[in-house]
Amino acid sequence: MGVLNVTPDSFSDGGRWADPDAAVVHGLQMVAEGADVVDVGGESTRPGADPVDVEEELRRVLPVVHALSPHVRVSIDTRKAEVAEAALQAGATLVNDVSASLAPVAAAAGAGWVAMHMQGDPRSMQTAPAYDDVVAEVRAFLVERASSAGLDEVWIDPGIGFGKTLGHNLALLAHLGELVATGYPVLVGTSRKAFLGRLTATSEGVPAEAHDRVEASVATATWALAQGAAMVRVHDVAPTVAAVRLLGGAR
Ligand code: HH2
Repeated sequence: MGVLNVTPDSFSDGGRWADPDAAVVHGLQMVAEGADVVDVGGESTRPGADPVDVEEELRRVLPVVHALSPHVRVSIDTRKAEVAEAALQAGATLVNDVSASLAPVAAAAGAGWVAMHMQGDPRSMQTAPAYDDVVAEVRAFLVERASSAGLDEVWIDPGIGFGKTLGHNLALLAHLGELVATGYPVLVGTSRKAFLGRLTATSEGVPAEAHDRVEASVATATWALAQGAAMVRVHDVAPTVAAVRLLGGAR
């Protein structure tokens, strides 16, 4: 799944694809590089992000969904029912739902649905994330949402970085097999996230910038797939596809 943020403020590609024509060109480039799904988003969910209103989000995403959907499966990355509905009408067939609340919208359109786990909301989620047992709690939440959705196609996603410390993210990645064992296909998004910047910080402790997190992103995507994840959400499609092919050959 290639990431296409049509936003001015996403943490790693904000502003790069804000122009719809540039966004479509980049989406088609990711398809040429091997993406099976392009995930179009019009609202940043980075920690501390301000919410976007419905009209603005629709203005950002609809032309891009419409232009890309004849060429590739398009997912709509949104927390808003109105945006998901309009994007499904414009040709998207998967709702990528970081709020895990839009199953009825996907069901009404006969679309697929990704239920992602988040503790809190983007404005405050990194203030003091806390769990007794992060793996068990995330698993229980996702199974409850997925099993009550009444949909044929449901993906579950641990929501790396969404109300999670570095330790929580690493625990979820280490124990991905427990999500895979639920039987629902697992989607994982580590791409360029802040915890990778911390893990690859300089000896002086300066975290790597988002564009310098590509190797760590590919490594964690490869790890996730090796643990049984069925899809990875990435900004850097070409190197990830190369790693996935290598993994396939090694199996
Ligand atoms: N991560 C982001 C956004 N959407 N969806 C799923 N299913 N899983 C994720 O891990 C996930 C997601 C955050 O990354 P990005 O879109 O690059 O940044 P921003 O939210 O700043 O636009």
